[in-house]
Amino acid sequence: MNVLFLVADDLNSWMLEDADRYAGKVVAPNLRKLASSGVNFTRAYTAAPVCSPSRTAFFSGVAPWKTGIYNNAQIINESEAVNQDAVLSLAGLFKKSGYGTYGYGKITHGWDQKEHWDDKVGHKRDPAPPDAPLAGLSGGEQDWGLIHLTEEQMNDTGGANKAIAVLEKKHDKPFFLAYGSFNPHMPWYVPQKYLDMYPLDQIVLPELKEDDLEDLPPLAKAVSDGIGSFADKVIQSGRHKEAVQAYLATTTYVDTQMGRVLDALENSSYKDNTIVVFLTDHGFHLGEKHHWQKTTLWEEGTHTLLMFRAPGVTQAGGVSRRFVSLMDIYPTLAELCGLTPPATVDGRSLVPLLKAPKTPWESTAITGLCDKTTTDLAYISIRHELGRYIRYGADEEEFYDTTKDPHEWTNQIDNPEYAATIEQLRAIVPRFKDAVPPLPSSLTKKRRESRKEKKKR
Ligand SMILES: [Ca+2]
Repeated sequence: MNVLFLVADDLNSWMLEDADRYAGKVVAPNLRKLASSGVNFTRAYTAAPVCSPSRTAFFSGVAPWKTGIYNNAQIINESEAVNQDAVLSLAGLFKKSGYGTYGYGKITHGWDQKEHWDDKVGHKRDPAPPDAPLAGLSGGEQDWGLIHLTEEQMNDTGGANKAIAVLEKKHDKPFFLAYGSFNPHMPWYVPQKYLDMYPLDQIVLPELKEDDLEDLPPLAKAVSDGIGSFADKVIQSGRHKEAVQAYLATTTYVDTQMGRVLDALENSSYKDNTIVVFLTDHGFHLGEKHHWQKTTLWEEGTHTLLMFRAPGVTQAGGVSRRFVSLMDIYPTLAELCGLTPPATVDGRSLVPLLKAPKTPWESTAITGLCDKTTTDLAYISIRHELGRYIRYGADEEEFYDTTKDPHEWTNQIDNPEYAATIEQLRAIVPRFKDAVPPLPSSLTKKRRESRKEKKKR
């Protein structure tokens, strides 16, 4: 079996109809086709709601609360909490097992694993249009509008071309091929064709609750960008629909590139012996809870897409509503290909759900986050069929009854009606005395500097 590993950056779960989160239209025919050709996991969650730690977790299989890697400044190679000799990237596992390994675009972020790939070309951002900022609200990354490049000139198109070239080659050994799009990460600079698919007067905005932050404990409030932040500026400027339009247009551009790679597989001789997995690294806020982008432990920040197609294992039309983690991908691919994952891997193989998506499953997905300045305790979210429980540091908490409140608008932490459920979820939080605290970012920086010094010497 070969593996085609596809990942999108900052793509939220709006396209999942059964998630009850977004009522508008998302044009993604290629991803929908992939989802319906195998098993669509509609309750999949990231281990960390930000690029680098999420990718480190799903590509190492090791949980943030074991490595101490919770933000983009922390790198697994520098974690003393894990046995560095035992950490093996997913690509490394396949390479060690005799596979050819190829990676194009954004797969991991900051984690050096050169020896694990036969060929790897990282992602590059497209240059900003000469007249940027286009949206005129803040500039820099928080911008959107018409791109000055043709679709063929865009970097995610180039990454897809490289992946397609691997699928068009004849291989004398099995391959692990990864393609990761940078989009729909901000800024959203996109060809007109995609903007035209979403007429402004038909854009549906996400549902917002103005006073949503009022029932939050202080640390939770600090996780949100907050009242008056960029999210509020977008809304107050009357450009919310334009922003949503640009996000959706960029999403459809990504769907198109993923579709080109999937079509190349379909037209190749590897069609019937290649496992396909598609995922997004975490979710994305577009104004909900006065927040823009990611780095939160609510549904917007943690919910992801996850789709598997495994010839001979999955059947078309499978939908699994079991709560699963992106860390489960590592042991799942290992089992499907008959490989033994390292003992450090925390995820759990989803093969039983790939065979029978409605199989009873102990349904819990855990996500970890730390504040940029936090060096003692991480924030942990537990997503369970009973609801969402979050613990910030030692004693601030939230609980949402997601069965009745899919937007997580009403914090029920003090509601005695839920006391027993909350107690049950508290017991699932990785015990703080066992959990590894966030690796201090400043220490990371210092180490990097001393390494540079050493190299110079
Ligand atoms: Ca609220």
